[in-house]
Amino acid sequence: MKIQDKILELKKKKNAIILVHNYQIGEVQDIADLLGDSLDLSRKAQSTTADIIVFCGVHFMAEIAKILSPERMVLLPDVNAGCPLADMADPEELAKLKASHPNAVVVAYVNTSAQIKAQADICCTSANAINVINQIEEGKEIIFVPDQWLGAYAAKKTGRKLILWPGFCPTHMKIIPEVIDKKRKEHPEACVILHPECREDSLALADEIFGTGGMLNYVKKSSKREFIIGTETGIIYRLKKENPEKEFYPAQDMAICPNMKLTTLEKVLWSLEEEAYKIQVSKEIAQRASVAIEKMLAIK
Ligand code: CIZ
Repeated sequence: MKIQDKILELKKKKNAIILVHNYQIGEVQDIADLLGDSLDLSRKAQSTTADIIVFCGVHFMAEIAKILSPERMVLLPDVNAGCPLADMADPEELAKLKASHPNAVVVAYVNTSAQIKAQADICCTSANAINVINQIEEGKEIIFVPDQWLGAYAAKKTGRKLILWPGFCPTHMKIIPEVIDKKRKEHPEACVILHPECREDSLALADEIFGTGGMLNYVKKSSKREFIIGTETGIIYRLKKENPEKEFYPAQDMAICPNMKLTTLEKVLWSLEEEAYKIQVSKEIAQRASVAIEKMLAIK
């Protein structure tokens, strides 16, 4: 029996659902009940009736699913799948920053721990950061944690001044202007689409800037045939599958998130067999974090 069939059989038997992030390896993407970005997957986690959610992504994503569905079992197939960007925001340091700006609204990118979300007023993803900031009352101070580049981009697009946390995604930091210029020379007809987690001098070279959900929509509708994609390279598998007539080139071949690549089909199967690794979030933290997440989800 093929491993995919074993997963399917066990998934049915246990009434489980498999949520998969766009950055996962191709064969894991292929077994998804839902494949998407953090926003899509959070919405799905909020509405599912499955008993078990197997989350193929990184820890903070599975944690969001647990916060939104506390009564369900949420499993992360590899316990080591973390997020260095999320780890850059320390709850005690954020508490100090909040104390020095007592009237500030705290916007937490979803790439944060539940403890950080519990201190936030509202969450955002790369897909809705601009909308979220636009909804904040004019004149309010805003703390944006932890991605300085997404924050700087949202500040520019909204015209709001943000207090930025100095965090960054090490994978997106590798997408430097030099490699973008090189790829453009190699593929002069290609449209350059970058993720807003890329640094500002790289974003200045983009034709378009989107999170992965926005990239998928844009490419589908575009009449262009070639695209240079500046984000974690896992998305290229999905872009190719959904647009077989178009060509995709990674802006940076090394933009591979080692955490996203920890999940394999074997680990998904073991996760279902052993019901591991279970995500736990304390009731108190989950209650506070859910307020910030639900506020984000209420924004269309
Ligand atoms: O929003 C997400 O899921 C992340 C981390 C990236 C993206 O654009 O999908």
